[in-house]
Amino acid sequence: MLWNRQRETLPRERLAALQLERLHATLARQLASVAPIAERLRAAGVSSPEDVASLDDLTRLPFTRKTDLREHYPFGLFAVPREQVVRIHASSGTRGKPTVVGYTRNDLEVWSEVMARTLALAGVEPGMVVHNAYGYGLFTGGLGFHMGAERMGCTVVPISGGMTERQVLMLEDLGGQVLCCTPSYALNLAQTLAERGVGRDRLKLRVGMFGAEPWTDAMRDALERQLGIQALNVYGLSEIVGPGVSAECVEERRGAHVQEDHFLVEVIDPQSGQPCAPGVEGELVFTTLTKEALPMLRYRTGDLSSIDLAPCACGRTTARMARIRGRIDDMLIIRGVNLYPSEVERVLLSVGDVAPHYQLVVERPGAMDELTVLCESVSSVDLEDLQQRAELALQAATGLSMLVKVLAPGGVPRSEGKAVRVIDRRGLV
Ligand code: DLL
Repeated sequence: MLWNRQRETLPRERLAALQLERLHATLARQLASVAPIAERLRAAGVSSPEDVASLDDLTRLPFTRKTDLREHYPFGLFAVPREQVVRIHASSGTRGKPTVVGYTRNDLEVWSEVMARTLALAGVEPGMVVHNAYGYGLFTGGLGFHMGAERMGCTVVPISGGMTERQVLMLEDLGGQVLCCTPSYALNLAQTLAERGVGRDRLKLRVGMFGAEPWTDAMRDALERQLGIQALNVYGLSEIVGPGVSAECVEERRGAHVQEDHFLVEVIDPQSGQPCAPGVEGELVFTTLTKEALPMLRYRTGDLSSIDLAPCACGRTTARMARIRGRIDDMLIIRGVNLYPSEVERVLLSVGDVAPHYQLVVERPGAMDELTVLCESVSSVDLEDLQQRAELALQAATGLSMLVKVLAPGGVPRSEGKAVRVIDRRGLV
């Protein structure tokens, strides 16, 4: 089902015309009401929206970065008086202050619309029971899925994250058909279901809508097997709207369709800032086209992906993003070799017998970095042999030697939201 057939199947030229019109409105808003951005736009030779004659001129416009939001914390980049902001959210902010974002009533309308589209992309239909285990609160996951599911006419179970025992009970008793949570929490839940002897026959689960952290196709296979569902990827970030920026369709499950009538997507070379061709990996950059409270111009996400413009079996004409390999700042440099945690996940799960719970610990006991991969085995296998196989596979795939420690079940810390994949102790003495 397409939630908004007219918008989601626009021929690309008509989409571009709509995007340009809306980009002008965003520029007008920023020039009139967001002093720090207006100043930058004028410095770049844009003093009126019409100075941007086509979407090709986009590359002349200045970028916005997380540091801008920090510098103008909390409301300095808002384009409307604070009284018109009906909702605040914030990103977790593991480093320093959180990033605060705001929504007008109309922004919430748009967000609900793109989230209803997101659910439809996953094959969810009105009347289905949505077990929403994304965290409610400042995090955008819980309320984002909540609004979309209500908009669609689903029965929402707003259980939020955590209290896994209770989730198991409610999932069975209320007959949740759609599970919404991070992929790492879904695994945690799957394991608890298995431990409590709640088999697939006692559940009504059909679809998993997972996102908010990087995950691989190997993880998708594990989740589908354990939960007996179809697992789909949902992407988004607070600065742009929250979840709902893009999502996979059930038909192809190859790349996440960007809601391009609301969010303009670019991929750039993170070093030079120059655009990357379709298919080439670089940093995702988004410009909001309809946001009122916090419009964003060329926001640098730090997320690595690429864009595919090929037609899709689902009939949507929108661009698709490849799975996020990781955030640029999550890349580890170990003895000079670049490594993303998602690469370790992919290799570990390909070894077999490894449960998809893992964590990377980086230390520098002497002059050299040491990387230890903590994981668990799925069954009673020869642990020494498993460790050796995993070490060999990781070295072959990454060129790095690392130590693999297979812990007892439950040894790797469990996630209730976004998983902590890396413990970097190198800075600590
Ligand atoms: O994580 C919004 C969200 C909620 C998306 C629920 C999907 C589902 P933030 O807390 O601001 O917002 O974190 C945004 O999380 O820049 C990515 O680095 C990462 N991320 C989000 N979705 C995915 C995904 C929400 N599907 C940051 N795959 C983003 C990989 C993701 N990384």
